[in-house]
Parts: sequence; structure tokens; C-alpha cells
Amino acid sequence: MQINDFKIVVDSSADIKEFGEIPFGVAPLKIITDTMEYIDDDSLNVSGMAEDLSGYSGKSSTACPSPIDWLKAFGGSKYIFCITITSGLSGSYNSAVIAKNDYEEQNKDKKVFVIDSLSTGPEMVLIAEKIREYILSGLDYEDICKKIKEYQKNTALIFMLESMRNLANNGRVSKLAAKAAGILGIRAVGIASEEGTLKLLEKSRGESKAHTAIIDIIKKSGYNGGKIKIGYCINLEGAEKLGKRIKAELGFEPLIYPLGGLCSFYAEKGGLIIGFEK
Ligand code: X90
Repeated sequence: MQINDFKIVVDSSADIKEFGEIPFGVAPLKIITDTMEYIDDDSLNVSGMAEDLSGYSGKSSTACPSPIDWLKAFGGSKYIFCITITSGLSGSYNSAVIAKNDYEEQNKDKKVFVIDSLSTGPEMVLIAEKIREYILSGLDYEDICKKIKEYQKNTALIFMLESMRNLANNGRVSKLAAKAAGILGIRAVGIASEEGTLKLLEKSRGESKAHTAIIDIIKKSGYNGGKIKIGYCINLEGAEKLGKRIKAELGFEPLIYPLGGLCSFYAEKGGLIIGFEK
């Protein structure tokens, strides 16, 4: 199998723009308000959108890629690894499975492996990077399918949110859970559950206590020097503060980057999403 036989395809909640030497594709999600439709692709001004939305009180929602969007992203590749945002919160996975069945029906010699990340953002990046590593090390398609399922058991996601308004308004968390994060100064800290939904663990008063809670969760997971990535929504300063503490307390310097459109819509201003290897 040649490198060009493979393709890694993700939906835009993974926030990956380009992916080096391996063929790569993205299926965009959309953010929809009464007056605007934002397509979560390279041309989106994410912080502009997040600022617009923080002062917007009308209706807003999101939409996952359609099977046709996924088919476009598959292109014509022979072995495709397709990573979706959690099926616990989005139709993206179901849509990708429909596209896979169609693609394999039309092209008997081609294969698509759809991976439900049960997560989003930085945890999807970890999965994609591991698949790239496997491809570059010369593993074949079937081996990668098996190994990546194992790898997923070793990755996790933490969120820290100052507001859960968009999550609650779109039915992704209960109104009750969202209330805590709505109080000024309180940050909701939690993890992606095994079912791929939000599990709230702490309501921390103040940034520093929230960062302590995040570091404790990483430590308790049995952390052993693996990769850590921090995505932020209009909160570079907070991400860097957390990054410094992680470096000092866990000995790993995390990669810090701005979240894309979909994750920013739900994480909202001030939000952080941390993906790591346990
Ligand atoms: O299909 C769609 O319209 C997309 C729906 C996505 C809903 C939730 C996205 C959450 C993004 C929030 C913090 C991380 C929580 C991860 C839990 C699995 C970011």
C-alpha cells in the first residue's frame, strides 16, 4: 500500500486545516442564525463569528455534514479513515456511515473506516495524528483499523466553559447543567463521557481553580508523559497560562491553537478544550 492510496478525512469540528504528506479532506459543519449561515471552512473568520454571537440573542443552531458533503471529502481514494465528532451529540457519524455504504457500493475495491471519536476537537486531532503515524510506518489498512480502536482507549478530552448557553439552547446539555456556567466567574469543568456526551465534574470559581481542576483530571487519568493539546475560543491568554502550569506540573509543553467554527460556537468566548493521551 502506497501513502497516496490512503486518505484521512475529518469533519470540521477537528479544526485541522492541513495535514502534511498524507492526502487529507474535511467535511464542514455549519452554524446557522436568523440572519447568517457560517460554513466552518478555511474562509471562516472564527473569532469574528464568536464575537458576533456573544452579543446575539436570537436563535442559533448547527448542522452536521450531509452524506454528499462526506462523499465530496472522500474524493476517489482507495483506503479512507473518516473521523467524526461524537455520535452522542451530532448526526455527523450517521451521515458518514451512509456515505461509506454508498461509496463502497459504487467502488467495490475501495474501503472507508468510519471512526466515532465519541469526542471532538483536539481528541480528534490525536486520532488523526496516530493514523498518520501508522500509515507512515507502513502498516496496512486492516492493521490500522484494529490498532486505532485500541489507541482511542488511551485518549481523553476535558472542557472548561464560561458559558453553556449554546449547548443548552441546542439540547446538547440540560438547562440545569448549563446554569452553573452562566454565573459570572464560574467555570464548568468536565470530560467527554464514554457515551460521547458532556460529563460535568466541577464548578470552579476563578480561572486558577479551574486550571487546577483540569490538571487534577489529567493526573488522575494515570497520565504518563503523552501528548496534550489545548484549543481555545478567544482566550489565548488563559490557554497559555494553563499551558505553563501543565509544563511545570506535568513536564509536557502542550500545543496551543485557536478552535475552529463549530467548537468555538459551542465552547463560546473564554472556553478551552483539552485533548490528551492518558
Ligand atoms: O451536528 C451538529 O449540529 C453538531 C453538534 C455538536 C454539539 C456539541 C459540540 C461540542 C463542542 C464543547 C465542549 C466539548 C465537549 C465534548 C463532549 C463529547 C465543544
